[in-house]
Amino acid sequence: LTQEEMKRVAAYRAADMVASDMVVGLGTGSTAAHFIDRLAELMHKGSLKDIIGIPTSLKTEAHAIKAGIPLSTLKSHPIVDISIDGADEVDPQFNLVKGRGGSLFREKMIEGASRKFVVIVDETKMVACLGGSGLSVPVEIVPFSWKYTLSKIEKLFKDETGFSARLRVDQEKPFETDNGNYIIEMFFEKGVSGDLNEVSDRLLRLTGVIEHGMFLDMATNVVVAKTDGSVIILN
Ligand code: DER
Repeated sequence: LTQEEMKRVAAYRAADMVASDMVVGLGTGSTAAHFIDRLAELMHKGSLKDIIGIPTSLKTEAHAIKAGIPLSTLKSHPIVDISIDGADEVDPQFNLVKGRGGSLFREKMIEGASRKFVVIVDETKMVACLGGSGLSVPVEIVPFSWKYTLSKIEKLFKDETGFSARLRVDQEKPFETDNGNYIIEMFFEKGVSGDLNEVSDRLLRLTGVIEHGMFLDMATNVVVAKTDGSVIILN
């Protein structure tokens, strides 16, 4: 299977974990998009009734509206029955890197309010340690004095071999999240070392940092699609 076909296989398998009357957190990204399409299909077929979606980004909100999924907010539904979302990396303890699409803040809030958080990935997302795939770990920051915040983040990881960080830019302008904030992309050549919770705490204490893309101890199930078309569910 191609990567896109694996994403679809994982997404469809996760859709079978949704029951009627559920409040469903709708993830963001290409894998989550397949899930949203499948969820809508099951609803239109009548296999699923009375589903309410809580979108994790404006992009997902627009996609869900087009697909005809009724939407609501965390305010009206502070407990979400199940959230389904992709991930950029999954480590053996189910810690994730998410947010390369820039929607980590709302994803983390909604998925953190969920009884069940099912991660849907193709097998290329499985890593030995976070940040190890050479891709970035995103951090959402307040735009005010962003250069100062960037310098604080660089100082925090100055002893990490091969660490670098940069402002995420989109067509020569700073990328802006749905919340009007900026994203700093952190690169750990050898992966994030040490206790991830301690790294998380140090980052979140920095003035100007809002949230980061390491989702620690949050996923309850991981659906992994393989190139041979098989799917395994880890929990
Ligand atoms: O940005 C995000 O959090 C996405 O969910 C990302 O982690 C996975 O995106 P993909 O399904 O397009 O690979």
